[in-house]
Amino acid sequence: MDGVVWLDTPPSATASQVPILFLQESGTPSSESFAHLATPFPKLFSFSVCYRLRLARFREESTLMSYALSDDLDNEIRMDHRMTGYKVSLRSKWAITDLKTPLRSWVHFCFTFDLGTSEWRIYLNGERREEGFFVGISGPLDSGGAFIIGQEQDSLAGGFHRDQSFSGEITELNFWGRVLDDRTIAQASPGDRPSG
Ligand SMILES: [Ca+2]
Repeated sequence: MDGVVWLDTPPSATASQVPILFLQESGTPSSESFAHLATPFPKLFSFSVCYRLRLARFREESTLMSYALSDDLDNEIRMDHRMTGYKVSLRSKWAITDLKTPLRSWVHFCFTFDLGTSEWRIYLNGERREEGFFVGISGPLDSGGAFIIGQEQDSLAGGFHRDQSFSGEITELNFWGRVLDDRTIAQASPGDRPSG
């Protein structure tokens, strides 16, 4: 897939349209609906990730994306839009929030992680809504793993389960190799809905 972009600068609100990935458009839960990033995933120190999504239905765990390095280790990154709230894990440490993801409307999410301080922050539609610290994460996330949109990985690029799948649309998914500040994220959060 080509929907993941690495950027040096934030996209403008009027950035040209990018494709929208719609998983489980039929409404049927599936372990076979996903996208696998074909290009190499780089080593991550501090980072930010932003995307827009329109959630169609909640699954039990609603994993939007996962990044794994091997069959044995837990997922390095996992981001769940659960009914009970937005939850993100890095190396099995969880940022657990009760921040609700609206159903069937476009919203913009950002997650930032500062490797130096271990602080994480979560933004919804450009506003900082949640923050906290991971305890016990040291060192960067290694490169070369499997980055999957739409499923959680029990094995490298596999071991999917429909209860841990994503049902909905995602677009404008970008990673940055640094922590974006409040103002930058507010500016990067587009006000208009994508078409489609
Ligand atoms: Ca699993």
